[in-house]
Amino acid sequence: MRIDVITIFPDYLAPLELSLIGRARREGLVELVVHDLRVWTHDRHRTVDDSPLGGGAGMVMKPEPWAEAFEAVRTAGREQLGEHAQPLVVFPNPAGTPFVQDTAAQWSQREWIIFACGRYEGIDERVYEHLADQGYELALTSLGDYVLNGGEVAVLAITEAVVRLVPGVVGNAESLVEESHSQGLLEYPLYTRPASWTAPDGALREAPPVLLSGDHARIAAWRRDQAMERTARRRPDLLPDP
Ligand code: 6GU
Repeated sequence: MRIDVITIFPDYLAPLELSLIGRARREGLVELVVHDLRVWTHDRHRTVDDSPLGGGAGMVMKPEPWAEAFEAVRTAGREQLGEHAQPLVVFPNPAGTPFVQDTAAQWSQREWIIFACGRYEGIDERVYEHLADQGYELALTSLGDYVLNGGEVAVLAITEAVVRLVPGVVGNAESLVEESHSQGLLEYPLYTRPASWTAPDGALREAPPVLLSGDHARIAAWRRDQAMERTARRRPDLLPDP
């Protein structure tokens, strides 16, 4: 899979060198390229924004650098992937459709994603129209109902959620099946050794005995119950209407 990120803060994406994603990159499972939008400006101040037409607070990202950036990134991507390659262009945006586990699963099957990080109040609307006219597939996606200063932090989250589902990135594929959200419920509680633990306050804290029973059917039933109970308490919106 190839991922391009276009941003005015390339340093924000530095954590993508680390941990699981860093290893996936070194192993060649994911090609990730971060681009500085200001490369595609031509004035001395490398201007990417201007005041909103019609007035109002804040600044709007200018269309020209974005159009040039997409042209250059599309050319570079097709050089690597072949002329057939069609990127999905993702704009992180609090006004987008919700990014959920199913979105991550679908995007993990893509050959190529370009993330476009807006800052300030947003990007000139004509950029979206132009890209759609040029045949790009576009998606506006939101992490949740709150406002971040720009798309960069969202790209970190989305990239991690997507890349860990790319085959070969997470060693144990079974751990992807049981985890929270992948089956529509929150994950059951986890315990490890020691089964009897004396906490620093002197209290004896025992793991649930069922987990030591060796009875796999009872353990599975207990975990299902716990997942349901937890989901009902913390996220009743995830349960089907009773
Ligand atoms: Cl994806 N972007 C921004 N800028 N703010 C957000 C968001 C995304 N999701 C929630 N808030």
